[in-house]
Amino acid sequence: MAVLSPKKFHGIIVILQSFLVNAYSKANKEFCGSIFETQADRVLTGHVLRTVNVSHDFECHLQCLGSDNKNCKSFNIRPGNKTKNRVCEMNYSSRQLKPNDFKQEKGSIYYGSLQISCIDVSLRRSGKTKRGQCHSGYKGKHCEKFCPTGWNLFKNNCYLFNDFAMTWLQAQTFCRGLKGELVKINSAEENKFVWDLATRQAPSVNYIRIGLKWNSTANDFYWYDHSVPVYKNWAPGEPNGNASEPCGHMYGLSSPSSEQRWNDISCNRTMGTACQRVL
Ligand SMILES: [Ca+2]
Repeated sequence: MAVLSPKKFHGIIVILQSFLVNAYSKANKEFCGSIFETQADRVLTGHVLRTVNVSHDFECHLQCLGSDNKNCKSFNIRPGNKTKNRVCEMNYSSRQLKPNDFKQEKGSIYYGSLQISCIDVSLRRSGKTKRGQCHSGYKGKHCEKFCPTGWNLFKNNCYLFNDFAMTWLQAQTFCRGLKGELVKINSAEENKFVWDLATRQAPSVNYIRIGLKWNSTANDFYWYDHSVPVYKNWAPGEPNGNASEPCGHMYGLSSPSSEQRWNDISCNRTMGTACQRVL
């Protein structure tokens, strides 16, 4: 099965409209967090915080979500003058805050974060419920811990899915740049959470990058922390490549017979990436 090329990928509008977000919130009140949206041929104008040239869109995402740009709420990617050169405009606002400045622009792409709030979290950034428990999505003695923008809580970790088409190395660089790692999956519940996050954000995604990699010395796959998977969810007949297919991924919605299952594949195959970081 072919992976969408970056060009084709960017050509697809991967957007979850408000009605979908609302529908999901109603369907699952336990979910709090945010998802990243991609809108092709659109930009937010007049709210540029900083402009830099990048060779790949994920570099812009890294800079926007990185610690140096706390005010970055969204970004535009515009085609540059040179081959492989792209112009990254980090915005201090978003299309939700400034809808009148959200314009059509052929060939450019807008990336932003959509907040999904639990019904009873919407009034305060942190705090406790009437029963004295932290709101869903918040942890700590005073409910002061929460996942950064763009990340989603599951138990004691935060997760982020990005649909940029990246190789394994690019994906690892991307996650580490956000103080995380490629996901390490320890249970069927966590596997389902990662799959839900990725497919909700990018329903057309075929492959979802996870942190499995082949170790020829150990003759086995391992996670970023060098641990061997305890929970496994390989598709039937997989892994079948070992050293020739040294990187793992999860199947998305486009492979109904194998969705949520794992496969080994070339590390140079590009796909969306699931990152994880400790809360
Ligand atoms: Ca394989």
